Amino acid sequence: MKIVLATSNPNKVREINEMVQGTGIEFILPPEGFDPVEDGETFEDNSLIKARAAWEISHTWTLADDSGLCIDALDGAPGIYSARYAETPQKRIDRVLEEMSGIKNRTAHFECCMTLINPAGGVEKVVQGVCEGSIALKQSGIHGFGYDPIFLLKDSDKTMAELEDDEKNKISHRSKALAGILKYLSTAAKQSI
Ligand code: ITT
Repeated sequence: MKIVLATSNPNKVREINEMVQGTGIEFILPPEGFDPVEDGETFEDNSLIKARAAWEISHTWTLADDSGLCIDALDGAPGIYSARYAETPQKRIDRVLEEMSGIKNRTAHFECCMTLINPAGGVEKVVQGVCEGSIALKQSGIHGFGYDPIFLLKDSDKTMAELEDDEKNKISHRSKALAGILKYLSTAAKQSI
């Protein structure tokens, strides 16, 4: 089964396809012309906006992932603005480290909202996934993408970027959300929905 992944971020496609290996599902990029305006106020809003935009140009099963880093001491920032917090991934990390300088409460979490749309254009399922942690004092690690080098995992001295891909995929916000989608799809398949 092929599902359009409503994203322009190749890191999401790579991670999600690694997670579904052996399930018979393959995620593919949307057709040309996918360029949604993510002007929602929540991860859920933006996930729905992206899923609908990809469905409009594909009319097939479509899944969107809207995700980001939420830092308690910054009132949840960068949150839905995670991809736009500065010009480049490194500048986004630098901005967070700068804003967190001298702050003791460093708790944070990654959040992911996935929306699944069926070929008729109906919303089949919406799921959330969360991964708890905190912001490191300095970046470390080379794996993953985005804010992974400054995200210290809860009860661990490692950042997300110090995990191998398969280790990240067992605990990430994205893998938790995807597990909900896969469970839904396998139940639906058994009931031939
Ligand atoms: P699409 O909207 O095209 O899917 P995007 O990267 O702009 O791609 P989002 O709007 O969902 O996606 O923003 C997600 C940002 O949050 C992403 O660019 C990273 O900066 C950050 N992020 C999300 N998941 C992450 C992860 O697993 N590790 C590190 N950073 C992550």
